Amino acid sequence: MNKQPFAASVSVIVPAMNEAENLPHVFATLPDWIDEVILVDGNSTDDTIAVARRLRPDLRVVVQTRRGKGNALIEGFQAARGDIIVMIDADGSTDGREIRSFVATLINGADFAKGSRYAPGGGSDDLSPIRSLGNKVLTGITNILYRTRYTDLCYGYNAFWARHLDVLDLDCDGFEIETLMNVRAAQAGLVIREVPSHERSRIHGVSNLHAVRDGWRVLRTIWRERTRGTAVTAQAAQVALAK
Ligand SMILES: Nc1nc2c(ncn2[C@@H]2O[C@H](COP(=O)(O)OP(=O)(O)O)[C@@H](O)[C@H]2O)c(=O)[nH]1
Ligand SMILES: [Mg+2]
Repeated sequence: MNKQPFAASVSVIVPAMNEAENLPHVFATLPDWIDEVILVDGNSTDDTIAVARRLRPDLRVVVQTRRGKGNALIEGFQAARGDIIVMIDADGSTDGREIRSFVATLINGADFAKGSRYAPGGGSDDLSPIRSLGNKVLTGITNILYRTRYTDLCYGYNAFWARHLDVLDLDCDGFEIETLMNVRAAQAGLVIREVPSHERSRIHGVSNLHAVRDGWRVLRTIWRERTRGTAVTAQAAQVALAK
């Protein structure tokens, strides 16, 4: 490992389900100053774990206990030891060389560095027109309900200080994980900055996301979370009264 350019340790979490063919490309883009890489395996039936270990002997492997990308990330976050947590995909669509700008954004004062394919300098080779439209609509609804100014709600490239895991209090299983993080980060008053990111096409295999099914899950999450802040406050008030 080369000397860390930043005064913080960095963990990279990689959820992977049958991504053996893509991992060589993904790991080749990771900077050599990363402190730890955690692969969270979704009970892959190919040799994802073996390939990953061969590529990175220092790899930590977590086998997720439930199903879904959300559950995988949450269990990876819990295992992380770094000050900073970066989440990337294992299909070759997120470029590890961008990690530097995510980490720099956190070091320069942000609590949460959110990747955006729509910010100036960002882009996507992977988004279908239907997914792009759905994402724009869901982003717009979120911005209205939570007074945020997100440009890209459903994107899997993000980084944050591990100390904020408690306030994020993540509890979901599926692709709605990114939405849940974005909404809770905003509600917790975290300093959020978007980082332009260029998403490339998945190299091998096909996406596990189903636009309609997962779009609904995201929409339900956006709607449900509106009342969470009040519920938590009410609960705290009850506890205070009971004392
Ligand atoms: N461990 C685990 N990883 C998953 C699961 N579902 C998706 N992933 C990973 O999450 C990343 C993004 O998933 P992908 O299918 O490419 O969805 P898309 O990028 O939204 O089209 C990839 O690295 C997948 O291997 C899952 O259930 N468990
Ligand atoms: Mg993908």
